Amino acid sequence: MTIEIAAFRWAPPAAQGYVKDLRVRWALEEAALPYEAVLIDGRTRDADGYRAWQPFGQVPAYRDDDVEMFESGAIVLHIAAKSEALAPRDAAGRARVRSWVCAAMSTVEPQVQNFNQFRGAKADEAWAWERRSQVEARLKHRLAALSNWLGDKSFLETQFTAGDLMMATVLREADDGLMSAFPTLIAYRERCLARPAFGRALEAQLETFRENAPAQ
Ligand SMILES: N[C@@H](CCC(=O)N[C@@H](CS)C(=O)NCC(=O)O)C(=O)O
Repeated sequence: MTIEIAAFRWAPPAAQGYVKDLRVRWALEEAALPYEAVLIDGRTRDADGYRAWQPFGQVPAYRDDDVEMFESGAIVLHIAAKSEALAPRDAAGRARVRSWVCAAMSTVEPQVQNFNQFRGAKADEAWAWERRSQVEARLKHRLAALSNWLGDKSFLETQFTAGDLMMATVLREADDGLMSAFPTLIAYRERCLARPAFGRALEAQLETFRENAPAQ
């Protein structure tokens, strides 16, 4: 069978280009594996058939001849196991890729999301402002560690991998003001996002939204 991924039929403009099926589309493009998008909307998300594929009614979900999966990081690792474009051949190198995929999703992404929730907080809302300062400090701490790790390296390890793919999608959502203190991370993110496979994946997601835009 052709690989199938679940993606939203449409998303509000602010979310377009950021819906997490993008990670899976990007991985499949890097691996040069053809796929078809199964489009999900509010009604199908809650249907038993879709919950059997994605228990939380989210996207992405993935299936091929061998597996049915959900969670973008797990799916990207599954695709990486099929392609040297996303992970080196040796076991030690693959272990590093798994570490970086988990780091992107569980060490960096929650800090990015926490800060984004408080980004608009005002100084006269005392509790929100205080919380904003806390989450800002935590995010900067993570970004500084990542920047130090990268140093003058092009990628997290010796080649572009699924770890970079996941990290770049996380950094894409990091606040520009905070990122501006980390030119190494800005350059790294741009290096990853300049890959033709990313451009194709992004265009595929946006094209779906254009085709299914609600009538005005
Ligand atoms: N941890 C999940 C998160 C997936 C996720 O947040 N998907 C969003 C779209 S970007 C979604 O389906 N949101 C609808 C919802 O949570 O009900 C993954 O990485 O696959």
